[in-house]
Amino acid sequence: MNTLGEVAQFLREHDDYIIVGHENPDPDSIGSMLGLYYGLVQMNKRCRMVSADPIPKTLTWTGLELIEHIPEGIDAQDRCVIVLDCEPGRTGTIAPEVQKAKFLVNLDHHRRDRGIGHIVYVNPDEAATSTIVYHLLGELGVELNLQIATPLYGGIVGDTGGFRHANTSAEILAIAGKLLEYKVNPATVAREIFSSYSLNYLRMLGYALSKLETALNGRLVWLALTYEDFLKFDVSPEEADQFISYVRMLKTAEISMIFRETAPNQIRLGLRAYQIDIQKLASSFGGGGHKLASGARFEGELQTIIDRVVEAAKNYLITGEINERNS
Ligand SMILES: [Mn+2]
Repeated sequence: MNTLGEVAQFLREHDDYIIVGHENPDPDSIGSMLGLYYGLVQMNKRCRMVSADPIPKTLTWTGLELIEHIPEGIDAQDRCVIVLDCEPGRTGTIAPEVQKAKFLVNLDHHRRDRGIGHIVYVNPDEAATSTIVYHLLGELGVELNLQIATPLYGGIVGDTGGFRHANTSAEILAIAGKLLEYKVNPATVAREIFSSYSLNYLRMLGYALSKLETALNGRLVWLALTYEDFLKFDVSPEEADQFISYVRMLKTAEISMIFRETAPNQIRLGLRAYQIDIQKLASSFGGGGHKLASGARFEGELQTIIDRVVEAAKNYLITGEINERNS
């Protein structure tokens, strides 16, 4: 693991970067990419941004059009690739190329055992990768401007759920306040992140919420969506990722879960908690993430997987222990 100062030194000494975020990019992944991109451009570095998956159309930040959507090769062998907000293996279809980079720089705030890359800075105490980039730009002496401040602010808003999650702190509000000094429009940023859904999306959300299930007097709450559901409503499984934020609105919820059948028999589990460390639960299924926001993937019949996970979650809520390795 490196210090932020060492990351800064490396970036000063090299040139010609490819900046990559994670698959199905979210505001923090995209925001940290754009913030770092404009910082490096200001330092006269050659720089590209690449994403394996398309960028959500609701965002209008300056520079989004510069992010190349390349599902295949990026020719990284002779390049320096900077991976943001995930480990190199989570960059989607370009991951095999990314991992072959001549130099791999990895900046992230997801909790994990070890860093992967030549230069690694992983800090789970940071609420967002956008705040890591904010500190890094400070180290580099980059002058902030509206172009940089807007995506970084957006990344923070995204990963703190609009300053509502447990990762909201005096420090992050101070950084957000600093960014607003560059005339970021907070209402527009929030609208684009939280209130820009299609009619199909809202109709599917209504359907999904009507299927909510609970156990242990509502301490555990979940919903499940089949592959056919997504086809019927013409909503992509990636878009429905955010349904979890409604699931967890149940007053009694301690653990909230969403099961999405993203392709026939391919199940993605999303987990949220307010206090309980659900990363432990996720990792017992071979998944991972943060203490209060984690996930896992499964292959198999949806209902069988639901039964298995619900049983394990109930047990965890009752005993406070993960009793078996589920993976
Ligand atoms: Mn993030």
